[in-house]
Amino acid sequence: MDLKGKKSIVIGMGKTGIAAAAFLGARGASVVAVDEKPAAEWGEAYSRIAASPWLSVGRYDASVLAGADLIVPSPGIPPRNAILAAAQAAGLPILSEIELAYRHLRVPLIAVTGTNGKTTTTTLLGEMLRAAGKKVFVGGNIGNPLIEYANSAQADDVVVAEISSFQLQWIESFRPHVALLLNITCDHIDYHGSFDAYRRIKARVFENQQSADWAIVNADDEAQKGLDAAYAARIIRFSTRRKQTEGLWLEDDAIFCRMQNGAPERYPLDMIRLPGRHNVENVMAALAAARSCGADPESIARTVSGFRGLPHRIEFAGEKNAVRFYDDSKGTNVDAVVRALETFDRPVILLLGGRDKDSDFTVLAGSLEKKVKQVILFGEARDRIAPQIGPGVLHVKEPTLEGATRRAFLDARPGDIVLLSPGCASFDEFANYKERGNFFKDVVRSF
Ligand code: UMA
Repeated sequence: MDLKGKKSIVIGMGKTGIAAAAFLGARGASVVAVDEKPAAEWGEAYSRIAASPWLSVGRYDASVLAGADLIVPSPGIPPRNAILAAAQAAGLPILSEIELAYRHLRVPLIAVTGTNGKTTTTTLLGEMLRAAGKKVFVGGNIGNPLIEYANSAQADDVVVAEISSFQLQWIESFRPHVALLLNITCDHIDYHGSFDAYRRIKARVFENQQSADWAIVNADDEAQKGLDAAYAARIIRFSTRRKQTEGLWLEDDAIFCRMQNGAPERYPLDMIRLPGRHNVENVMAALAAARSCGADPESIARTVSGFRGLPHRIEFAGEKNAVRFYDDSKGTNVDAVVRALETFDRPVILLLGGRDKDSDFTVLAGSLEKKVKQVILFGEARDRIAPQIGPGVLHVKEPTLEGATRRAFLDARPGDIVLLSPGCASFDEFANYKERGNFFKDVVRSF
């Protein structure tokens, strides 16, 4: 794609916007940068490009679109944003950063998407491929934008990218050689407008694939039913519930993997050190992708045995007075809360709350009744969640996470679990889920 002389508007000057601006500037485009925050607050990374001759700062309204050839919105800019909506109405080309990056990528791409488990699966898959001797770049929504990689020497054998629905919203030709869709459950409804819109956007990860590509899908996921009829790629299905003739399934305490009429391979389940059925699914998906890229079974099994998981995902945060504390701050939607609760067989005091994303908390009812002795609702969403969890579950409210954590400590009895699995975004009190999880662990350490 020739960007020389093109007037581009980059919306949002966070990690993605700054990397996208640098990419565009390096290819001869002029960049008008806009953000709802004043330029003085765009951070240290921005200061590295601030004086570039190709860069100017624009007004944060639709007038900035005059004469524009290209709009690059950051993932966090919702489609209803006034500038984006005006660009759409005017028929201007809108490309997400991953689309732009894809058009300049010289390395085969594996894309991992899904509501939950993306980061674990992306990381694990990267490790598997490295163990099999490949040079791998791991990035995307995980924290280092794909566009930054597209602007580098690209000296790897393969790129493994975590991809969010926000990034898939504005693709055109984005075509991963291998694409994984782990699961689709209720999330980001405030952004996409409806669950159906969200699930269709997730499936876009497959829309440009061709018959030489691989589509890895969850055969147990009701929300994915009916979508794969449109996929052109070779499909690998994984299931923890039903035996498959081809693909991946569970049998006799093992994962079986059979690809394209080959002999079934057996991977013992006890190689997995991470808790919960959802992590078995994550391992299956990563395994399928690694095999489709030629990684050998021994390297794969060795990697899984050595993989202890990531921070803020049902992470053990300490024990005090025989009460065990777990940080699942990355559990920012209701399905993640259900999955986290499934992993415990002792009474749980659940810390639930933060900033709501128009989620439906009524779906938690069954899990709460089975697993939870008390819910402590905190943060901005506490009053909205309360009527949704029903009268059958004991709950109290605390304005802040700190208050909720201290309350949990006071109410817990020996043998209990205190679980932060908030089911909400963190932005009412924190910059992101990591800051929230670290804060929780600090409070726990202070007991
Ligand atoms: N902004 C506006 N107008 C708006 C909204 C935001 O101007 O209406 C500005 C903000 O003031 C800020 C900038 O946009 O300066 C932030 O842009 P951004 O929210 O797109 O954040 P980035 O720093 O570019 O980070 C993004 C991803 N963020 C989101 O998708 C919200 C990061 O994923 C990702 O790691 C990073 O790109 C690199 O690819 C975070 C995330 O929460 C971790 N993702 C969601 C998830 O995993 O559920 C999808």
